[in-house]
Amino acid sequence: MERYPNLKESDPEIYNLIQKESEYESTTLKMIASESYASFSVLEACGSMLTDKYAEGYPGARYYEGNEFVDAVESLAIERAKKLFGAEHANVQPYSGSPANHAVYRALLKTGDKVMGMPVPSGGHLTHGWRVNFSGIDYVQIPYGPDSVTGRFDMEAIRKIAKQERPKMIWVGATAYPHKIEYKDFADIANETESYLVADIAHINALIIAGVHPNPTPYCDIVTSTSHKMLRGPRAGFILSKVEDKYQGKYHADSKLNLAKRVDRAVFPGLQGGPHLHIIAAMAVAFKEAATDEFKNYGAQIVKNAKALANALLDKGWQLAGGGTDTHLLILDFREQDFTGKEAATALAKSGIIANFNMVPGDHRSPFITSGVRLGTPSLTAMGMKESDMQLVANWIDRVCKNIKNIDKHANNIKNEIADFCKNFKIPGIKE
Ligand code: DSN
Repeated sequence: MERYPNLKESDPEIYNLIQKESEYESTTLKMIASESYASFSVLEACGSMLTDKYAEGYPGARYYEGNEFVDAVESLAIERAKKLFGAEHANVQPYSGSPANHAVYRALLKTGDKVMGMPVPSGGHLTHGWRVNFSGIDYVQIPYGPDSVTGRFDMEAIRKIAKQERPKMIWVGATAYPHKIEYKDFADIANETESYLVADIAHINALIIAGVHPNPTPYCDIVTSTSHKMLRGPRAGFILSKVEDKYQGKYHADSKLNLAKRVDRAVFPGLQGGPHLHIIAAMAVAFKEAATDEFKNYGAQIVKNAKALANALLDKGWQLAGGGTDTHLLILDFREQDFTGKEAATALAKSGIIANFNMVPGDHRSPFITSGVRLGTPSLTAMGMKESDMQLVANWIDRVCKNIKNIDKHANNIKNEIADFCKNFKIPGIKE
């Protein structure tokens, strides 16, 4: 079935580029840990006429008329988000993860406050206080990260930093941490230091829904997430929060308002204008899909696949940061090799395996070169791959890494084998 008949006729250049990207993604192994595949239903809602509607404000309190149906859309998205994660309050308007995190700063803090978070090279996100981002420019990052030897959080070391620095807010969340996060341990520290605790679950939300990763909602003041990545919704963000502020606005100029109201005001009118209702509709669709057993099985399978892949690579003698994984990602550790993470990521891409180079704990190479490659299993799992398939994926990764110095001789064969292998799978949103 032709998916974009109008576009094909009206703008063949863009149509052809979308077709080429679809073909590329259908014939390669998409192992970027922050990607997966949205369903056709999610894509249809994204492409709906709701894109035209303006409705600044929130359901029942808008600055435009004619909101009967879009109020219902946004209310459904809010209720579904709250139910999925057991949250008291949800805001589904952030345009993406970074704007969601920006709103958290505005809802909780004053400019110049101390924020504890992981620097990007330690596995954090730009918005957790990294120096080139607004969060590191307008606020003061107090850095923490996994132990450079074990690759795991050392909670006593983190407690010591928090007690010494007394940050107003602690971020807990990562883009490159392969282990489970125990939010209760972070909540204990935040309570001891009178800090807000905010979890960023963009990378692991489906694992939480599937029950294979702890849920931060009971322990955190605020939880932020994207709705794309492994959640397989549209490209957007959302914020879950408690209704009341446990510090009653002690740190915030607008202390008369409760936490939920401050979050809402921070998003609109604080940072954004009109909500993207087509995206909010798609988010509601994704939340409905995420509540099904099929999705929960996908979430659990992501971890089974990551573990199977990790074990297969360890068996072949490769090192992994932190020794393995209990989430969706693993980080190949090439510190002892005579090639870099960047060289490996380039060689893998030439051979049909798409990933990204990444720092590893204790890395001696620069962030532009690194000693690691981050690999994720959400997309492969969404295609229907299981543990036995991970053995084949490990074989291809092993062949690339062993032949990295003359990869041009091997890349095409591996790429063709992978393209053939991909024919065995459906690809949500691309191929039925
Ligand atoms: N850029 C994302 C990642 O790849 O982890 C995080 O937002």
